[in-house]
Order: sequence, then C-alpha cells, then structure tokens
Amino acid sequence: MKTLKFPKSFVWGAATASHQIEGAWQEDGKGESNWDRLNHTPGKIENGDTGDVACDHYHRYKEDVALMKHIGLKAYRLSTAWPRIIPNGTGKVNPKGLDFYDRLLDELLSNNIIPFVTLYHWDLPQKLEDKLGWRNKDTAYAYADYAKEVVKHFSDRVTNWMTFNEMPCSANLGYKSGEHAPGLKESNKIMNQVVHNLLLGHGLGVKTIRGYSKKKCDVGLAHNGAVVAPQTNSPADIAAAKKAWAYLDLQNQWSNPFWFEPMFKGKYPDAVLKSKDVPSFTPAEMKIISAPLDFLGINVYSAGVVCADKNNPAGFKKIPYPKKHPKTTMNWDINPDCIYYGVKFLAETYKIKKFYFTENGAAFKDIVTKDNRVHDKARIDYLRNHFASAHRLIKDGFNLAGYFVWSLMDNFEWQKGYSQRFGIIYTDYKTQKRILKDSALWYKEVIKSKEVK
Ligand code: IFM
Repeated sequence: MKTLKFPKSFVWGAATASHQIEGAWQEDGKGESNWDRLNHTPGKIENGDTGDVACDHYHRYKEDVALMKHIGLKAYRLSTAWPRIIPNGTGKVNPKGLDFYDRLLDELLSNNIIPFVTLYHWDLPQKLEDKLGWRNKDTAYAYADYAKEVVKHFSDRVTNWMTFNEMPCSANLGYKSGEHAPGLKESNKIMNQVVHNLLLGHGLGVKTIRGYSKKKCDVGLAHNGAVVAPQTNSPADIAAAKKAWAYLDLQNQWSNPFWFEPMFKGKYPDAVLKSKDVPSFTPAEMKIISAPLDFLGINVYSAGVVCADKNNPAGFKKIPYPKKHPKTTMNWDINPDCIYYGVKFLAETYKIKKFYFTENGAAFKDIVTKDNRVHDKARIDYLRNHFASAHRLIKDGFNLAGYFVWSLMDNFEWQKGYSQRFGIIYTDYKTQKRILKDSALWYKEVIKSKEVK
C-alpha cells in the first residue's frame, strides 16, 4: 500500500463505554443498571462474567489517561453512566457520580485529549426498566432530564456530544432477540414503539444539549446503520447496494429507513405509517426527532454484500461470504468497504454536515508472548485497511472529520463477557495490568505522522 496522508485536523481517537470498563458497579451511590441485572441473571453472559469490576477504570482512570497520552490520542470517546449520576433513573442526582466524571474529564483535558461524550451507551437505570424501559415513552423524557443534569454540569468542558450509542442495538438486541438487557422478545408492534421512543429520546437529547450547553458545541449520535457494500465496482452493483441499504423490511427494525427517515426527514416511511404496527407518535415529536445535527457518528465493523439482480423486484441479491472468508473472533466477516459505503450512501441521501467513525476495530485472539508483548498483526492489518478506506472517502470529498478505534482497551463485551478482545491495549483481568499491544504502537506512529503506510 502506498503512503496515505491524512489532513492535519483529522481527529484520531479511541472509544470505550461506561459499563464495559468502569466496574465499581455499586460504589459511591451508583444505582443498578439493566445490564447489572442481566449480568447477575444466571446463564445470560458467557462464562458467568459480569461488569462488576470490568477494567476497574473507575479507580484506574489516571493510568488509562496516561496510556492515551502515550499513544498520542487527540480525542477519547467515553460514555456517562446514567445510573451513576441519577441512581433511580429520575429524581435525585448523585454528586459522587458527577465527581467521577469531573475527575476523568479534568485528567483528559490536562493531557490535551478532547472528550467526546455519549450520554447513553446501553446502561439504563433498572428502576426505569422496571417501568417498561424503552417500551415506555416516559423513558425518553426521563432521559432528557438526565441529559440536562449532565450537560449543565460538564458543558464548560465538553463540547462534543452524542445523544445515543447504536439505537438499533438497544431496540433489536434488547427487546427482540433478547441477547442484550433487558433480554426480551417483543412483538413487531412493540418494537416499532421502542424505535420511536428511542428516537424521541435522541431528539429530546439534542434539544436539551443545545438548550443547556454553556459553550458552543457539536451535537450528534453514534449510530450503527445496516451497511451494504457492492460485490464489484460496477455501476449496476453499486446501485443495487444502495437499494439494499435503503430497503425497508417492516418486520426488521435493523432496516435503515426505520431510523434515518424520521431522523433526517422527520417522517416514518409510508409503509410504516400504513402498517398495523405503526407506533404512537405526534407531529410535534417528529419535529423534535428531526432536529438538525452537527455530525453523524458511524459505528461499523462489517458489511453485507449484494449484486444487481434483474429478476428480483427489489433489484438486488445478497451474496454470502465464502466459508473461508477472514473473520474476527466475533465471527464478523472482514470487509474494509464497510467504511467507504457506510458513509457514501448516507451522504448521498441525506443532508449530513460531517461524519466521524465513532467505532471501528476488531476482536482477535490476543496472547501475551514471553517478551511481555502482544503481537496483534491481524488487528494492525485490519486497521490499516479500514483507514485506507476512510482515506478514499476523504479523497472523494466526503466530510470525514475523525476516527475512533474500538476499543481503547479490552473490556466487557456484553453477552460475550470477557471472551472478546477488541482493545489496542491488553487488559489482564486478574491483575488489571495493561499492556500496549503492537497495534497501539502502530497507531501511535499513524497519529504522529498523520500517515498510513
Ligand atoms: O463493544 C461494542 C460497543 O459497545 C458497541 N459497538 C460494538 C462494539 C463491539 O461489539
């Protein structure tokens, strides 16, 4: 690969989320979250793992920020835990919860690392889950009250906000397949309401951030749309991939139009509006949901592949990956085109000012070798190829402002517990020792030189 030069202003970062790294699940007044509840339900998480301690970042944040500084990160994407800040979901604020993020943000800023803060990365106060969680519209308003407290307190230091992380996961994995908290399998009608309530929470979040921020700030969200790449570079396959990307399956809330049409056009697709499972909403709510954003964050790891198909009225055919196609240990097929097409179709369809990759990375079987290092060549190759795809976007004139590698460190991978290692920093869960993997050292060079070789 020839050397690829990135713009000077490009934001190189790494990302984590509260429940996946903090631990201290009952410390300093934190309330129980939906994930604490799921973790403690036998049989739900691989190996019976829990997020009780995770990476113990709550106590080791200084060491972790020092490692970020060592890598040269320009920015760090973190999430605040709602149950740490408002333990019962509504009502009394926990000052010690705010204190933790005060300490963390101050540490980041004194090391010249820009915080990008996500207000909701899946840890809902259990008290709200007990009141139907995201099936209940009240949760969206409770979220707005929580957002207000966070923004009032931290917006002197935080100017990059994300309302939600991956709403499609909260809906589909939480309330349909039941793999994620709260572990339910709801009807299509309820699912559409969950989608709407999350979208409403997002819209209210945007309004709250803009209303209460003490400084001029950028507001967006981290979203994981369904990503589709063409089988070949032929115009017919590219057009087919775009059709597949915009395809609406009324029984499948991963379909992009469920999310993007309300968010960017203020309207559910006609087919949803005409269906028997149409959610309950008001025109005023649709206006809130479609408030303009400053950026869209995309979390992407792989893509479905399609080719043109004249015999299918939808115009495309899904192409399965060959059996031996390279995969990560998550069993996700590796396809760097996910980066390019993840932005291209969105940018062509909706007016979006700016993009970030708010997550991209890979889980592999990492081992610590005798030299006390982790030689994760596969991860370096993965990142190099995905950065190259991002470079192609910039070259083609798309406004891509930055890239957050998932993840800063190995952490609690939800229902898969600690079995998946996504970090560029290795976490030894027994000793909580961190080791910079080769990928972290490689990333350090990329950031320093602004070049991918
Ligand atoms: O670990 C998750 C993260 O919390 C959300 N996006 C995908 C990652 C890998 O599964």
